[in-house]
Amino acid sequence: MKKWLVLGFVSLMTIMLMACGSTTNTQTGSSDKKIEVSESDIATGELTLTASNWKFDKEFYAIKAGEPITVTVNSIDGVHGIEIVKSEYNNIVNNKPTEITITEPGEYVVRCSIPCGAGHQKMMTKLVVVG
Ligand SMILES: [Cu+2]
Repeated sequence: MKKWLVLGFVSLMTIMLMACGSTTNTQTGSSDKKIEVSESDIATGELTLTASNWKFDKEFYAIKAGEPITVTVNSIDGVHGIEIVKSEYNNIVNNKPTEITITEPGEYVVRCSIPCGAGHQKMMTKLVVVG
């Protein structure tokens, strides 16, 4: 009788562990859709993001890690700015070229920093910092 109890407990634990494991796997799997950056995508010296209601002109922008670059937000429709999430640059405003340097390679989410209306929440792009 006791044996069955132990066996039942062990199999329950195994099922729980397996469930946990697979959840973690799918999570990393879906968020790790890596952007393929070719050499010609990488901006040097200057980077312009063209913004309109409510999108940016590219799905991603790429720069080199550790290299200073002048970033300009060019709003052609509405007024927008950018926040580079998880960097020190949280408000690069429209038509004010700003020199930035990001040393840590990776993919950064870029979102509009100015409440600009209905599509503001979804106004996002990405910045790939190539190491
Ligand atoms: Cu906005």
